[in-house]
Amino acid sequence: MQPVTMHVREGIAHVVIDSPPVNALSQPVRASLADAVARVEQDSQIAGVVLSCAGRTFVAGADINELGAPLTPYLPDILADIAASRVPWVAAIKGTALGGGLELAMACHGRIAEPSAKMGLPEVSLGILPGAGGTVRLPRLVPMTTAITMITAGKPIDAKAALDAGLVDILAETDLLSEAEALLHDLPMGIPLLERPVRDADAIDWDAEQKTLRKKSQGAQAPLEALAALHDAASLSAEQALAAERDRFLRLAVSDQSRALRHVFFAERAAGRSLRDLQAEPADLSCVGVIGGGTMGAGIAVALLLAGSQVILVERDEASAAKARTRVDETLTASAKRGVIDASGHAAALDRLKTAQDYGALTDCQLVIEAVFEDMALKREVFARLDAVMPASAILATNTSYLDVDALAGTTAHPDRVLGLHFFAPAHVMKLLEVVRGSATGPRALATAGALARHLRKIAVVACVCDGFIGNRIMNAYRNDCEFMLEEGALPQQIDAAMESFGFAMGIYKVQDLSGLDIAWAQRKARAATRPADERYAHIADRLCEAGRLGRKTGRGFYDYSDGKPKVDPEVTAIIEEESAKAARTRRDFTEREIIDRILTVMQAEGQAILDEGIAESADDIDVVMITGYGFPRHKGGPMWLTRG
Ligand code: T1G
Ligand code: NAD
Repeated sequence: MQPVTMHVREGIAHVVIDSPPVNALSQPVRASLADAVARVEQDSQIAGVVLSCAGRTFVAGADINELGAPLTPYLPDILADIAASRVPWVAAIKGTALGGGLELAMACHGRIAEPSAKMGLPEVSLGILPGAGGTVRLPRLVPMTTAITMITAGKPIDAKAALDAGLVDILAETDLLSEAEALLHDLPMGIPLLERPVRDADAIDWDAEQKTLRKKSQGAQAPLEALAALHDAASLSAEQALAAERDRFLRLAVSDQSRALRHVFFAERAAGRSLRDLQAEPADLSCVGVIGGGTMGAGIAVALLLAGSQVILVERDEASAAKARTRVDETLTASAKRGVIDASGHAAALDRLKTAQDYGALTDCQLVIEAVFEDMALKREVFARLDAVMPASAILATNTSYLDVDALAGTTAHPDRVLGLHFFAPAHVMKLLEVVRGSATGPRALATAGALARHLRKIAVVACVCDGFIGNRIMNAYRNDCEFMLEEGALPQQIDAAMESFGFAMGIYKVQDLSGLDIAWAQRKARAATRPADERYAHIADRLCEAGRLGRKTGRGFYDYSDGKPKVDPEVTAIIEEESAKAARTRRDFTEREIIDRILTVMQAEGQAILDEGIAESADDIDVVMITGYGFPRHKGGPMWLTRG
């Protein structure tokens, strides 16, 4: 069957794209669509066209597998033919109209959308820009400031915002297709879109926009190219701007950044696939238990509450339970401020939270996540108690950062129901969930982890048991090497600057100060007894911790935060220089390139060891962990991708 079909009813042609899962515009879809366009032109019985899609969504854009290898017929040519059609076309939008899908809708003469629909030009997230007229058509429909935001940030807008901005003509009230037909009849045959002026571009300060965007993009090229294309749209004829947009698109489509970003797109979707393919029935997630309501426990509770679950949060005493509730409430307030929920959503979420000190309150939960202090003896005690009270079908998870999940499972009578669920702070925001599979973890526990990731809209990556799993193990390795660089002559601010100019969201020292230096300190102390005597060890971080410098929470860490912002502290420089002298290192200068090369080399070697030991399921998973959990620049594709690039 052809992916695009057409049937004519009372002079109206219904052109329907049907190419699961998301109606992407692959070459066969384009060929079939071009054919439908030609048939419309030839059939004088047709007075108008409703363009719609089968399945759950309108067109999700070009087929990402084909980017960089353009095949005829080209989308811009098909869109030009639709725009120049002798009859009006109306796009009937449901689900998402993204990228080439929205460009297709904009080439039509009218647009109607279901109220739940979303529309966007997300191309920059793939390292490209709209390549089928999006930068030229969008600012003729919506004000230029809206077009700049939509195209340079790549975030979709909802149907109501699209209506207000002028991107769609009406919202469907009951039946999308019959209302689309009605719109065809009402549509004024106005001036063709490309002959209209761009909207409200005079007020734009292009230099200022570029400056702000350059800072925000952290080395990504596509947003800046997209802005330049919008500037073309405002300053050139439509025809010239379309040609310039196409040039930029073709150049970016073969760039290293776009190749890297496409790799990440597919790697994120492949991550955790082994959890989805399991036959086992996952635990029910309508009521989930959380033990410990500190930084992580409260964040995990918020993530669950926002996803609609009931949460039973167990703390060690009444005062800690009250503190945990306040922490959850404050986090929900912050979520409301960011527009994630409204006031009634906030109240309803808080209503779904119950705090307790007694494990008996947990018996209705099929999943319990432990997030108490990082202390093996305490965690063993918690698991033994859980094992005693929870029904045998319940799944027991630990949020430990480093501890041995197998040893914890060993304290229970049912080790097959125990696994690690390693969330990242803040747990209600960070997308990554490392699923730690113990040697005895059973399929139901794993299937539950997969279901939980979907429920919370997180990306699950499976890891086996080792010190630090995938992410913390790699971070420990490069953090150690960074400390060696400090001993050899570098300073924290130089290493942070090198990482940030490579594109990391934050350098390793600012990150450590933010999350606190104490967890890793405790872990180093725990390992001290078994550390080989000849292993190189830098004492700088230990010295800072001993001096009470535990990071931002104590006002001082690798930096001084007395003014709120990280400030270089001579006391830290002095400690580093002393440690260099003690280790008999001659201090020397490091270039940014040298610093980054060393960090990447260590990340890649540790990543390879993790693969060789079977800790991670694939090199792509390691890239996903470093990008979604540790601030590795997405447009660089991840450390393992760089070894292949
Ligand atoms: N091409 C190819 N495959 C795609 C695809 C696409 N555009 N979009 C999704 N898939 C696959 C995906 O890999 C997965 O496969 C399955 O569909 C379901 O996706 C000319 C050049 C539409 C919001 O960037 O944002 O247009 O893993 O798991 O959560 O200017 O997919 O099952 O085998 O993500 O419901 C611009 C990308 C392209 C949109 C649905 N468009 N897609 O989310 O399902 S460039 C995009 C999405 C372009 C033009 C330019 C989301 C979604 P598998 P999923 P979902
Ligand atoms: P935290 O100190 O902020 O919170 C721990 C909470 O556990 C406290 O509220 C405490 O009252 C409670 N608690 C202690 N003993 C208890 C008991 N017997 N019963 C019930 N509650 C008890 O610690 P955190 O940063 O939230 O870390 C918790 C766990 O998550 C640790 O295992 C840590 O390694 C891991 N983790 C932390 C981070 C992070 O960035 N902080 C990230 C991932 C994982």
